[in-house]
Amino acid sequence: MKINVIGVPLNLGCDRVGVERAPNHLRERGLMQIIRNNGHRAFDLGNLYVPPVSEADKFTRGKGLKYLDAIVEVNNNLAELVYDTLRGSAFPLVIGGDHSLGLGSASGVGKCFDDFGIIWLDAHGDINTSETSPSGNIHGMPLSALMGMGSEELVNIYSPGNKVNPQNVFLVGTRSLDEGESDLIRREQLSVYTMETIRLKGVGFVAEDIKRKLKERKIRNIHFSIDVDSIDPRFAPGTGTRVSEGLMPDEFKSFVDQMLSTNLVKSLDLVELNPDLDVNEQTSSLCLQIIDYITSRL
Ligand code: NNH
Ligand code: MN
Ligand code: MN
Ligand code: MN
Repeated sequence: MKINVIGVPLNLGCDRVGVERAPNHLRERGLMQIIRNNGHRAFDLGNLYVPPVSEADKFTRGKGLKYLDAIVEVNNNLAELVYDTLRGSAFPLVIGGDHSLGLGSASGVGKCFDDFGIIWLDAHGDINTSETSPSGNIHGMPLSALMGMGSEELVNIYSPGNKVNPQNVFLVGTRSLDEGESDLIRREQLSVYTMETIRLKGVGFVAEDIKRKLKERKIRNIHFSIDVDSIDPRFAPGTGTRVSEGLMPDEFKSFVDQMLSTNLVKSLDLVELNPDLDVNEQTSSLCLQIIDYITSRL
């Protein structure tokens, strides 16, 4: 398969330095060769340009949306690159950077496939809006904006309006939700598989349940957005918002395997690795293993 690797050195969505170094860090540790060793034609499309910002830009659009203009610009370019990649029958592998990049990648996927679904593997919901966000950090808002909720600047990235039907969204590994996020889940009746559910029923049950719903809803294409903080911080400490009681690495792999075995996954993000916060390269090594594992199954 042809795989286009797209680096997004974005830290404005989490308002914390370090995460922007992840794409180059993984490259320096052999990212492209790992993908090629799995038999793919892999192209490194480089890093997207992130405009320089000052502290003064942080709150130009109000308290609720830090660095909005720069984040919109990066995501608009990312969406176009993901769309072009899919149109060229290649697989976009988007390496973050913070999770605000999900706005761009999923918007690009949405232009290519109108019947797509999103699997959001994350300790967090990322369905805040500028109104409900406790931090104003846009990396906590991409999924709500993709469903058409929240500020119009985020909702209208790349193309006007919502990009995905809330019925086609699956949150997995969730264990840290803000109040407004829990309200939105109830209101929209989102499919959420919390860590509590995973502990109770197992990751195999969750995967089967998602596969059943994919069939039921006739979803033919999936965007898979993976936040490394879904993994338990004992195994993935190198990330900005660690939450305990996460997935064990073998549970993570088993879930990823089940999703890839549907053959519906058409694009993937790997986000929130922060090399500055890592311990003995543990998390970046795990990310490389994950990429090896994923690309061996594409
Ligand atoms: N829910 C919090 C917020 O919106 C934290 C989000 N942090 C994440 N999301 N890492 O994946 O600010
Ligand atoms: Mn290093
Ligand atoms: Mn996230
Ligand atoms: Mn997260």
